[in-house]
Amino acid sequence: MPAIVIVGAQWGDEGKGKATDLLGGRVDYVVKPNGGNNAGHTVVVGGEKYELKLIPAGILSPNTIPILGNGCVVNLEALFEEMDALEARGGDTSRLRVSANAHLVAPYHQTMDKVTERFLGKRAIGTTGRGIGPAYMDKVGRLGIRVQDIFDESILRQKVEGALRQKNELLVKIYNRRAVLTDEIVDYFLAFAERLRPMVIDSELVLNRALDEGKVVLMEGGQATFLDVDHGTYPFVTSSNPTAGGASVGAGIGPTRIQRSIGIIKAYTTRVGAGPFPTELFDSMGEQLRTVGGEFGVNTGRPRRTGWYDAVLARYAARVNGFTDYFVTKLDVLTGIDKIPVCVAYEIDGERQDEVPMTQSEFHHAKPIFEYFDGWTEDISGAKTLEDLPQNARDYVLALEAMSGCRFSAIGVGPDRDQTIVIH
Ligand code: 2SA
Ligand code: GDP
Ligand code: MG
Repeated sequence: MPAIVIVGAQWGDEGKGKATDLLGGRVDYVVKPNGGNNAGHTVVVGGEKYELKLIPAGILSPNTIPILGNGCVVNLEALFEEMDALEARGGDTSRLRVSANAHLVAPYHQTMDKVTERFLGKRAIGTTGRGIGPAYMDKVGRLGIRVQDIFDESILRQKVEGALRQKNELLVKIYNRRAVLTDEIVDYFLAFAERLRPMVIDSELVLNRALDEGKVVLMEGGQATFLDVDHGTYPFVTSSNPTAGGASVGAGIGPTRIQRSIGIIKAYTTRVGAGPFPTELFDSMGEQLRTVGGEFGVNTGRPRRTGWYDAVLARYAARVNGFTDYFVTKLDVLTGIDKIPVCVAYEIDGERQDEVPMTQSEFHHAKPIFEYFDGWTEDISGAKTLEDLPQNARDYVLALEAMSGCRFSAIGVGPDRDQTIVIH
């Protein structure tokens, strides 16, 4: 099997970390194609919990080489802190590699993120405040600093000067902040250069050579389809392309080499930050999903918004990512709910729509049309096959599959690696 991509199908936190870990034993490389330390991927192995923020979850699979791909934005301070914390727990981070083309997050990106959010006021996105958007803005605006730049002080200085000329105009004149000094930023980056140097590779070349040799490469997408800057609920999105096509760009692996595109989807829905969410719950049931599902941000601790499964989103995500399979997670969280609503279509301005509407303003008006499924009370957290599930849980899963746009190949019934029903 050549390349596999894992993509979040909703608004993130679907369990991509667990999916990566599940496949980890069978892959040689795990590359993160997008995002930075705004991600939070959780892996639970034998009851032990690891919350990865920037480093790919593949770091926990001992036979894989984890790589931060060219499409990532890397905060070096956060990277080394996370590596040290993993090492302190007995982890091995010596295999971790970083693309020479990845962009760096500078302290001024974090400042810009925070002040932009403040200036947006009621229209704020609810970002993680990690400087991700401003770092991608600089990348696209050709003012970014790349990993390779910090190994040549004179190039670094020129680039930092160029970036700061524009940043300081904004910071001083618009945002009433102090100017950032070139020396301050150059010194900040240079302090990491020696430790970073042995980790830097030509990742696109390494990954394609590996594929040529028959090795398996897993692309572990950060964030999710509806946070994609093109396909998500713009402007309430992140600033990268967390969809399958974006993974191809962010790892330098051509689309023809991707054999499986796996969507990770929860048996209900969550979202962090602002933006439309048609099936959102504002009552005690929403609170129950949050509490039982442990729905709090891995990086920021923010409570996640919660709602029912939305098959319209699932079909859209299956389409834009060309999913071959869905891994459904957190079925166990629904145990004990009497009647489980599933959104099958929307009512928008009095009319039924079976697909995500063309315009964002229509999406803001979308009211869910629900079908209701009988729940179950039995503990399903030890189920190993579909047959182990109570009839109502099985019917729920099969009904979701029929309306979600591609086959279901695994069902999560608990956070641990072993708490998974593998179907295909
Ligand atoms: P940003 O910081 O510019 O990427 O924020 C833009 C939007 O993207 C959302 N976003 C996320 N949503 C869910 N989970 C994310 N990762 C962490 C986690 C989040 C945390 O796994 O728990 O710790 O709070 C993530 N990263 C970005 C964000 O909420 C904005 O809506
Ligand atoms: P990611 O960002 O997509 O990797 O997801 P997060 O790690 O941010 O959030 C998913 C949470 O759900 C983590 O705490 C996981 O340990 C947990 N999880 C994953 N799959 C399951 C499952 O099938 N059942 C339960 N109860 N928890 C799960
Ligand atoms: Mg997460």
